[in-house]
Amino acid sequence: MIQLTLIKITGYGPWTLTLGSDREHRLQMLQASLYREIQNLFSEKGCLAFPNRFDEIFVITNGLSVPDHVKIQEGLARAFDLGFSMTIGRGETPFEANLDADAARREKAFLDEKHNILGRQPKEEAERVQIIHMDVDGSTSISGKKSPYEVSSLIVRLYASMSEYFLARGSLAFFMGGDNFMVVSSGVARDEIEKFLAHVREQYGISFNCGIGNASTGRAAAMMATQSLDKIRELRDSGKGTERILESTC
Ligand SMILES: Nc1nc2c(ncn2[C@@H]2O[C@H](COP(=O)(O)OP(=O)(O)OP(=O)(O)O)[C@@H](O)[C@H]2O)c(=O)[nH]1
Ligand SMILES: [Mg+2]
Repeated sequence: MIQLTLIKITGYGPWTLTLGSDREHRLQMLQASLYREIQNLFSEKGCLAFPNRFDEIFVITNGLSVPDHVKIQEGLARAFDLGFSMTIGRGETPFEANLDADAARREKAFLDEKHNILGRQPKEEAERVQIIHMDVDGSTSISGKKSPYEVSSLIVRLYASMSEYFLARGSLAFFMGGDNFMVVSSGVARDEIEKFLAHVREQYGISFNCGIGNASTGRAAAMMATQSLDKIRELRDSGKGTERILESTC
């Protein structure tokens, strides 16, 4: 089972209007500092946050209890004038956990109404989380041939393709910056990943390297995934291997 917490700014739309029209720079600064603080508070607890749409952030919160969420909510209340809802969802796949959180939010299923925490009762026992860290092979040489905005346009197309492919398999893909993506997965089969890599190679002429990490928390799963990715590069650079996909577990 995977546990996701969806964090949403409450009353954000109406509040943005109170700032007048000269607001975009302020909203961008707010969103950036909110993401920073959420990543800071949750990663201290072994969780990992994903910058979804900036006003709504997904966090892998396996092992995190309601009192842990309350402490983080209090930290956010100290740092920001705005309020936030936190909704905990659980599921066999990340997509199901997202559906579960969405349903709980619509039903107003409060776990702690005072702190605006909704959703399903978290489980504290160890459960497996899987993250796939995907990175473009040799993106520096692609950047050398294309202008900065053309590189961005290619990355957006790769992201769209990845999101659609993995969503159909119950997994959620996120763009992490540069040429990096992470897929919060639930045991997507290796040959399914290979099929995606072949599709991207054919459609865009791009090769991905793909590190898979398994652990009991989001942060540790990401660490293992990145470790696998670094190992692929190491093998490539020493001429000892041409693997595109490697998996590690802790
Ligand atoms: N989010 C994230 N960004 C990274 C990470 N490692 C590198 N980057 C960024 O990704 C960009 C591309 O770096 P690389 O992927 O190392 O460059 P490359 O030419 O594709 O080299 P290879 O991936 O080794 O083939 C750089 O702008 C880095 O700042 C990472 O672990 N996470
Ligand atoms: Mg790369």
